[in-house]
Amino acid sequence: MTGKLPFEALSVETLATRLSTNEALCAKIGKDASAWKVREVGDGNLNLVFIVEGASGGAIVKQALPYVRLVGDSWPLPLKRSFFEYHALTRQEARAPGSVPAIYYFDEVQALIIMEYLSPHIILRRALIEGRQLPNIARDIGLFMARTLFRGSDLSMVTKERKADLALFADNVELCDITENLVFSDPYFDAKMNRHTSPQLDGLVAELRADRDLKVEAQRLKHLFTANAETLLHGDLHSGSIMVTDQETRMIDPEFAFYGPMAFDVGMLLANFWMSFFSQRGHEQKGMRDAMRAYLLDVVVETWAVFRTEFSHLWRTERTGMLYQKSLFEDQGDRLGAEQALDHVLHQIWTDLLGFAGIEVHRRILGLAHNADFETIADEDLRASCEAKALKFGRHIAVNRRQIHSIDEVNNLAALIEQENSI
Ligand code: SR1
Ligand code: MG
Repeated sequence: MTGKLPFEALSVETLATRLSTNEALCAKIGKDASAWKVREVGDGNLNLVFIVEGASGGAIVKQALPYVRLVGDSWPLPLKRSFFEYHALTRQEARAPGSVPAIYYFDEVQALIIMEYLSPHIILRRALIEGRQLPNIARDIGLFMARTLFRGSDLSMVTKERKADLALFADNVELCDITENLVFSDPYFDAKMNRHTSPQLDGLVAELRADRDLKVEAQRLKHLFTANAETLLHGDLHSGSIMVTDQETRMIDPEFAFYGPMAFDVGMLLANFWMSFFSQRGHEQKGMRDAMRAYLLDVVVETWAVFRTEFSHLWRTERTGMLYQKSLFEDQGDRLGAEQALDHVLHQIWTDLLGFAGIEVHRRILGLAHNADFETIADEDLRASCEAKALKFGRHIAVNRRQIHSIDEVNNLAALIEQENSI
């Protein structure tokens, strides 16, 4: 396949023939394409994902489709998201080495990325639904977020390079548009593609949509998302975008990458741990998930602690960008001034992440794109009860985010809501 042929979607039947002369793929898995085994494993909302295995190994072939896979060709979506994914992966690898799959090949016209086949990794969301406690995820994800968010910002980058990169990713318009509508607006009115567990949640949904403070907060967060081009975000950092083994953690799928507020990735990620927490009751047998719930709250605490520690370390050792220059602080003997500014920046991330987390919870229960944590709870009354608690939690942290001062406070709230009998 060359970049000159017009785009054509791959299939299990055509992949081996079409990629048989691809040198990068042949070098990785073996030249004899007739021996390749191809499986389509994409379970996301947008793309095709193939595992291709040959005589000497395996690789992932990921291809964008010209529409939203979840909805069909009535919702066109540009192929260029593959370009943004490729460029985000190269930056993430440079800024947080070893945290993303290795890239073997990229074809812009075919919207195709050939990359490392992570095995025996599974999707983090699946592991959490199964009740598996992964020992390293908090450390690995906390480091990934601190390193990519700090090193992609004006705290670290050469201004001219950052502005050029910002211009490049500013063209990821359609994927931002998905987030702007699906995350920040649709959950709060009767949008066409919304769905929720009905009739069980009808009353609560009506209540949330009539909640003026919540709607205003969601729009303030949307404003922040669109206007605060602070750093290169992953843009869709949920537990379905992370692959794990007991030892290893890799972030995948940054096709929503763009320059936005640091707190967005952190908030979205923590929201997925809290949703996992509220969904555990739907997956437990005879109270067997108490330890899992405690583990999830510990993961939240540790992720935030690792993020803060690494971010602070980078602040003290790599603050070479145009913001909060050392020439104004350390070079003047004012180390405390630099620490005061760091506190301010971390506090802003904290306040905003709570807002982003709250609305991420809402959109996964009220909007188009639900998550398997709740969706795989077959008993609808039980599912609705888990979802109702999560909705209540999400509302509280979004609306009261400026009055919440510690991660323990948030976890205590989650634990209290989980214990309530009335929902
Ligand atoms: C139509 S796309 C819906 C969702 O899937 C992606 O994974 C993003 O989370 C997006 O919001
Ligand atoms: Mg994705």
